[in-house]
Amino acid sequence: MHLSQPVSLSLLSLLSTTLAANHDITVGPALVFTPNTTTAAAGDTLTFHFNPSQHDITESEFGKPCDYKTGGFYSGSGSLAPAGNDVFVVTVNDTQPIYFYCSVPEHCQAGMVGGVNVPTSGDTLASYASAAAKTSDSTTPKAIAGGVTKPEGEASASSSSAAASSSSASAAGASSKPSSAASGTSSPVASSGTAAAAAASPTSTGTAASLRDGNAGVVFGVVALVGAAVAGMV
Ligand SMILES: [Cu+2]
Repeated sequence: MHLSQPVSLSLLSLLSTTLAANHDITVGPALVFTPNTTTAAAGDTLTFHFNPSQHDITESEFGKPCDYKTGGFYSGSGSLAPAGNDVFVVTVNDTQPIYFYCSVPEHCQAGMVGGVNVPTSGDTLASYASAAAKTSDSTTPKAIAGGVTKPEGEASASSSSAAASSSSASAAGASSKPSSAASGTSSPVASSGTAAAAAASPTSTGTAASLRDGNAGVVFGVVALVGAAVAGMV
């Protein structure tokens, strides 16, 4: 028995709406955020990776460059700064434009600014940066807000486990050898073959990958697991 197309598509759309993407942004070491603009959906996360240099991430508003937006996020700097390679994770609540800057003196004025979901005309990041260059100083909040600091290792551990599940799914498809994706089924050979067919279907993997490129590996792994589970039920 095969998964019917409507069932597999609705499973995929369910999965894709529940998966949030992460967007990695490197802070420094020069006076720059890389990338300086990001497109994110509601529920996505921004993970700011600190280089071992003194910078911070401070949320702003378009009309008030280099000035802290009350209630916005702030990663801390100086004595509050996450040590060395720590990361600061912010969850994006909606698709409204977000502007941020580094509040270390002179950095915002020198162009250390970034944006999320900023428009390509009107209130652009370039407009924000040129207005920032004309300000005389920057606001530095008193306490970390609006995000979570974590060790770098903790952040990369979760992404490497996603990669591991993706590669074990690939292994099941390529060689039919038993893997975690096929375990728990009564007939490992037949079920891993079915899982491989589901995972290899151009329609399902192509759709999942294009929906959320940042999570392609995770989606791929989940699809393979769903395929294995369905195979186990028949
Ligand atoms: Cu800075």
